[in-house]
Amino acid sequence: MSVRLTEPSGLMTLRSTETSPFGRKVRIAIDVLGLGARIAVAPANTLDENDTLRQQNPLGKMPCLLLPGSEVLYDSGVIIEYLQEFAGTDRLVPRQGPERYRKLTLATLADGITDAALLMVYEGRFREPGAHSTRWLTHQRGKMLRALAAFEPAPPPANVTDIVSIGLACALGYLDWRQPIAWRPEHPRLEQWLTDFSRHEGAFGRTQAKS
Ligand SMILES: N[C@@H](CCC(=O)N[C@@H](CS)C(=O)NCC(=O)O)C(=O)O
Repeated sequence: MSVRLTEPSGLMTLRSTETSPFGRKVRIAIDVLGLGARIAVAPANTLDENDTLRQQNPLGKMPCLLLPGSEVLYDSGVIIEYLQEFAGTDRLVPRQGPERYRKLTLATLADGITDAALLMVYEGRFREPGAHSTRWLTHQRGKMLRALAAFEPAPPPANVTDIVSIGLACALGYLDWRQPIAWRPEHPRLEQWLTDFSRHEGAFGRTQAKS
């Protein structure tokens, strides 16, 4: 696959709903990088087998970025790296060195909270009532709680918008919305961090789903 990093004119399309937490990561990056005029957002329905999403990303997951022509990028981390390169900056993900790998690891930890929360939500959505696996839900809850416990003593700087803070804010925003666990009482530093980060980074509020 050859990816053009400097497409002079064509519009890109982001396949994502407003409520997707991983899609929100990308929408925050688009806002922060000032790329709103270059990217149209088209919702996707991951449950609809006729939605073109499944041809664009065989995994049937959003977000998915359609470049002018026929090239497609996923997942959220790859799209964010592409967009920052397109914007000619490295403010969201360091390009190299130890800091790059530290931040990518923390970003993976934050994304893991979202992944586990989504799997808990899907357990409710895909299984008949009464067939929910308590063991599976406990397994996912454990991942979330351990990741939150890892962030709690030293959250990332609230005045820095990067791949870590974007992912963590989207994870916490998703927990607030879907409530798979009540994270706030046990994580006062993270609660304060989210307040401070949303004050610092207006894109977080601007990308909140309206519903
Ligand atoms: N690692 C992927 C995760 C994407 C993901 O799980 N997206 C969810 C919506 S937020 C999805 O499309 N789920 C549908 C499915 O798994 O079938 C990313 O960072 O983009």
